[in-house]
Amino acid sequence: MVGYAFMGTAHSQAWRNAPRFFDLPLRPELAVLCGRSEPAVRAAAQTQGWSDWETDWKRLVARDDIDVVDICTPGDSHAEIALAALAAGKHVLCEKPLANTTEQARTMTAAATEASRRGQRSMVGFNYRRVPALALARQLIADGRLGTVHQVRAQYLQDWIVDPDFPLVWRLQADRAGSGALGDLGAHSIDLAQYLTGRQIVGVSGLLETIVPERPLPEASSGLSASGGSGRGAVTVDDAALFTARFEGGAIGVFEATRFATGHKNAMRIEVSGSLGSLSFDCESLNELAFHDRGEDPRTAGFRRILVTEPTHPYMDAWWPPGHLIGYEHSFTHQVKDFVEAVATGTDPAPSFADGLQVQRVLAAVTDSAAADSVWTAVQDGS
Ligand code: SOE
Repeated sequence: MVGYAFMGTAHSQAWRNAPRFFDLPLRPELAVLCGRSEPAVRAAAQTQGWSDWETDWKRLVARDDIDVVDICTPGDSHAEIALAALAAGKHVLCEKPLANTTEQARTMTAAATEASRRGQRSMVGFNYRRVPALALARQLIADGRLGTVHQVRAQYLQDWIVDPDFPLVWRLQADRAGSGALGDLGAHSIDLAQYLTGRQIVGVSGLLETIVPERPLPEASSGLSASGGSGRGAVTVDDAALFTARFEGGAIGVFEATRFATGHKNAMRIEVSGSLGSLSFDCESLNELAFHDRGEDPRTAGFRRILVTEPTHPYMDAWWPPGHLIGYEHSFTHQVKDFVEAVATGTDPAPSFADGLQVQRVLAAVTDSAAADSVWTAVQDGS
């Protein structure tokens, strides 16, 4: 695995726990953790349960004692590492968004398609697909319980950079992260909207805003916390992204991704409305799915809370008795389970790099739309 910060830690616990809770056809061994700073990666390898460590990912992918490379680095290195790992015959799991540009994502997808013919599997880490409530939502929509899907509304709300003195960490730099709230948060919503409805987004109209354009340079950072040093630099990504969308087949959607929703820490919400009913999810109540069935007696109909903890719910037979809750980290464990099963059975897992490329296309379309003043209609002066 390359990278050991927030996502690296989440993936490490998933690699450790998946075989302890699921009966996997192959047993993952946490072989080598890779990061640039020797003391830090050595310490992380020890804490997170990896047998060995490397400071150069090129040495890592060249090793013949590893079969899988898991990429948990910022987006600017995804393409290079994934392409080298695929060329070296490894299976690849890559964090989202797949790349920083559509071009990189296209090259990665072509390499993954080619590698699939040689028996190598590739997957992009849109972990929310593996939240049981959302996997259940997908099943219900595929079963036709919502009828014809008309509308999607998705919000991804965080507030960790509201303070203008919060430093300029890599997530706020376009050359490292590709984009801001749009690619970091909106990418999850786009993937989920397409996954849940089974339809691709074919057009968008976007609005991006950088609310705090300059910040202190970072001195130290870890996960989503950081301290500022001396000097200041320009924020080169969006702080907030809004867009409307059209899906193939006629549905429409409205999306909001922001790091400035004061009071919201990780409110990833999505609602799908169809001719027969609606489904609604909020990550801050991760074990619940709200379902409105329009066929019910109108006197008692309404949104009904499904507690998604039954053994008949996706992934839940591996965990606790009904009513005993699971958390954010379980989505990564489920991701590892599905990835390992795909490797063992020789089937291509989803979301594939091609799915990651489709998300990238939507991100690019939002960015292009936001940049094109021609589609912006100013409100006429009333005087
Ligand atoms: C930071 O905004 C972040 O960690 C994202 O990068 C993750 O993908 C999301 O799951 C939580 O927030």
